[in-house]
Amino acid sequence: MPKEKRELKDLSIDPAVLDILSLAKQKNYETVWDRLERQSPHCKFGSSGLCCRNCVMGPCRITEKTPKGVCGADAATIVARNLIRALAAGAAAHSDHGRAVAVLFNEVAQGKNKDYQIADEAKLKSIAEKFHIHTSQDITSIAKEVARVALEDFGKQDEKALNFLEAYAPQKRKETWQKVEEALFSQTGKKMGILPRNIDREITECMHRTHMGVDNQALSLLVQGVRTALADGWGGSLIATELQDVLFGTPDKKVIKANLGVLKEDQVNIIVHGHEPILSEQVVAAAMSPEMQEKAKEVGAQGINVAGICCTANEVLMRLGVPVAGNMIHQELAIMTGVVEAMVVDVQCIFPSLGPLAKCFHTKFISTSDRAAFPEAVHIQFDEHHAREVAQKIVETAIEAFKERDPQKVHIPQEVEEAVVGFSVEEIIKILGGSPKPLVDAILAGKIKGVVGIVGCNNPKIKHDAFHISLTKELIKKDILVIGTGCWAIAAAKAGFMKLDAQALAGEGLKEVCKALDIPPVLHMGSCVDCSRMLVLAAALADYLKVDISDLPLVGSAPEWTTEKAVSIGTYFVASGVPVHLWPMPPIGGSEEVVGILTEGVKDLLGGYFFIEEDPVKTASRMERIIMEKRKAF
Ligand code: BF8
Ligand code: SF4
Repeated sequence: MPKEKRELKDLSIDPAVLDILSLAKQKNYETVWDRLERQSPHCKFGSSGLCCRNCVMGPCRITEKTPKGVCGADAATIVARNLIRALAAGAAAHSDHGRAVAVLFNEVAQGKNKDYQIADEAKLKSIAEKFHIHTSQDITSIAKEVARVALEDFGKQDEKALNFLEAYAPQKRKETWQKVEEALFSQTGKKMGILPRNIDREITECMHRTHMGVDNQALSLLVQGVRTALADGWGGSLIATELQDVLFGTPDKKVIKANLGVLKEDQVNIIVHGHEPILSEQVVAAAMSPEMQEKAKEVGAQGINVAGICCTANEVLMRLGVPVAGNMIHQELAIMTGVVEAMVVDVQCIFPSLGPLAKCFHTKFISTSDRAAFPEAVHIQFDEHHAREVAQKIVETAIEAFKERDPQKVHIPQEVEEAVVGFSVEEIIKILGGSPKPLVDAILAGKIKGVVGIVGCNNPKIKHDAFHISLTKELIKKDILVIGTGCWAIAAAKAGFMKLDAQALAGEGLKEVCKALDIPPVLHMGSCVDCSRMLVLAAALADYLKVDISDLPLVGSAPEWTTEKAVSIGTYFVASGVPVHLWPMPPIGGSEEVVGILTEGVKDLLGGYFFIEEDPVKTASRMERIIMEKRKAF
């Protein structure tokens, strides 16, 4: 966080954001940046991970004079405990989302829910094949068996690895994990499991081990963190993605529109924000129904316009082509346009500031999940068993609110970009002609030097979207294909990097490949749970070449990361063999031992490791060096 007061132009590279921010200043609307300024400077114990509140003999803070907490825990223990608690929360968020999908999918398979259907039978069969489930049976029997293996991963009590990890991770990587477990045991004499057994169990075990007086060694704690992250990446998140594809369709290539300019002055605007398509798919369907469109006309609107924010946006744009109003930092700004009739939310990355802000407008801030309540929200309880009915009620509430819109407060920035999105692994393979071979050949020939996967968030400490975009630009210039998800993907769409025109910004080799395949040099692979798509793509390349993921010229990055989910994502990429860049610095600086394990120690064991870099250009150069090193070994 810069110490000096920042000028408006230093807060974002997005002109739509700057436009609304000047309005906010004029009208005195409070934003995330105002609150950040008031919170700064941040507590250095918190930001270095050296504050422990895990029991009431404390809270304890580690300094040179007080190197141990009351219980005797040292800096390394405290930093590692704090880190894996954050990681467990992130894995829990993704996996609880995954569980909701698995439970719903099971009900659909059992014929107990008629509001949802199996939309993609081909995807269901391809999942079934991975588990050696007979695909000659009728669809509901296949679905029941797939639901069983998915649900088992949340509750089985044996010591075997997750069903999904066994079925999806490449053979060589599974052997690596096995070897790491053996090496750790022979080096330390202590059993240290890497392979996750049950998604919930690993998260619970993180909480157990970080309780006062349980696990008090950094390495042991971090290994459990790795196991929990793997339970997320190859478990909870993967299950969410795969079963959502079956229920709602596997994404394919399509053109969408991005940024606040997608909001329409003459229509009822509904923003879906949060994460779970179980809700947003139904809201979109209800809004598009002729009955609701008609009702909107009755109140004087031309129709109903649904747009997304955050990962819910990514879910519905990938499958339905719904426009995206912005990424995480746009959530307050969207309401300030004065044309949002309803902002409908479920879980994750939703600012509690939205309820009070919505009260300054006619906007209905509608919470829906039994897991999430917000101050000043209108709660309309979502229930999968009455999904259509509830979605209709939400849309009707928005239509009613249109009557209250104050034309004096309307201010829609004009910025809109087009983006080609929808790059599921299935779609990429289809574009490649049915096999990863053309991509592998392009990599082997050096036309594409390597692939970087970028994920994650916005963080008001960093100039909004600036790191995302500079890094992306530098990488494609260097003939490195960029793929990614989450709020990065929305940043790239808004900046025009996902248009076919963006091929012109790529190096000669990458440009040639993208032209031949008719794709942009920057591929949108979905929401944050869809980081699992990147794992599946890496696995497909590794299996095709019969190598481990750590042998491939792949690098990951979370350049504007914010949430605990990003800690889990970064860790499962590292654990899967991918070097991962982070900025800002995670709260681990208080322990050299922890920093050493995560940036160096893990290298020999897992192949992946973390590195920290503040400058986008230097980050791109370092990534290129890593990629060129890996290419030599090919
Ligand atoms: O899950 S990228 S700010 S919206 S955590 Fe959140 Fe980060 Fe955005 Fe999606 Ni992902
Ligand atoms: Fe302090 Fe130990 Fe309690 Fe943490 S667990 S608050 S370090 S006494």
